[in-house]
Amino acid sequence: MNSDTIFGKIIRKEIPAQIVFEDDLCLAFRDIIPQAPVHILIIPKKAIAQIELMTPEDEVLIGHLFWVGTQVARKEGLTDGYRLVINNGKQGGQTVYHLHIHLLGGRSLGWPPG
Ligand code: DGP
Repeated sequence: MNSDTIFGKIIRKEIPAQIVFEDDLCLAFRDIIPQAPVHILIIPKKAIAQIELMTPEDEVLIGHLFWVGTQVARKEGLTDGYRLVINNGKQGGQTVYHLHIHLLGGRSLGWPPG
């Protein structure tokens, strides 16, 4: 369950975060540099560095993260839509190498993303 990233420290409660949901498998907390009125990260407690490194045994876990994302979005009142997105690797814009799903909402989001 340990991880060397800043998100590992958040999981282990070594540094604070605004946690909005937690269960045995995952944690959801507010992004420190929000890009939208609602910007929450959903992360597995298992240290998977990035989505391209998921294995078949992670299929149910990753599905669970998306399920939690929809439930957090509902709780945040995002009735007009939102985005669940994973950045993968350098060109994907990933900066923290502990897998996370961004939940973005509360404003109209442009497409394609920059
Ligand atoms: P990405 O670029 O996809 O790897 O997203 C990483 C996100 O993590 C970025 O939106 C900022 C956020 N972040 C980085 N460090 C911290 C932190 O210490 N606390 C919180 N809550 N969010 C962080």
